[in-house]
Amino acid sequence: MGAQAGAASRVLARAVPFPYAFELARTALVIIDMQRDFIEPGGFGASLGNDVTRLQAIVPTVAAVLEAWRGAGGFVVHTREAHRPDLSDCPPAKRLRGNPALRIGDVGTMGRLLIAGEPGTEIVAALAPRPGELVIDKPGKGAFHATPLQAELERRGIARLVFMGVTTEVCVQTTMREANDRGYDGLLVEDGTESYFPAFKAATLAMISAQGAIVGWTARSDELIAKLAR
Ligand code: C5J
Repeated sequence: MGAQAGAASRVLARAVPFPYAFELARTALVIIDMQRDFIEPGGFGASLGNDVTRLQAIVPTVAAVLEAWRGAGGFVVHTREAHRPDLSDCPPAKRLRGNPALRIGDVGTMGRLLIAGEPGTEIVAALAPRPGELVIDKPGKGAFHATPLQAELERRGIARLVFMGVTTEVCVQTTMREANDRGYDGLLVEDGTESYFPAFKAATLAMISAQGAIVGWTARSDELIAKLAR
């Protein structure tokens, strides 16, 4: 695992904290929660008082990596934070915390917040999933909790995960940590993730790669796209 390069490996030499090698056939691109509820006005993110324009700004970068990954023939996973309409998979602790303008399940301008099948849980149009790509609806922050993600990855022989999406310190970081504990080598695309809080993004990138990649690696999108084009 780690940065050992095999015959079919591509190597991101500028990855932090040291080069990251991956074999495309055994690596999935995992795009976390690029759904309208976090990125557009009127959704869950905005109901918590956040400025969603920060997250909108990464859509072109995420789209460029996605296009390159698809062009190279790589496997793609999209996640959505989405609960059942009866909220049976939403613990009261999650729904009742804080004092938002609207809570999970309440009706906003894009339907019921964070409820599967509502307009707000749709992935933004520029990143819409295509046939053959895996879409995981997740009730938690992490994409492994209470979902079939691990089984789907094992079925395909996936050993490494390249992450993008939102928000950096919540669903992206939680999923990377879940993946790390399950033995996956994960890399986060630095400019393909964003937070409502710039300091939280910076801290998360630093803590992922600290202590010799204790959670995983980070790298810039341009280097990844160049390696996919070869
Ligand atoms: C949050 C997420 N922030 N996708 N969800 O509640 O990070």
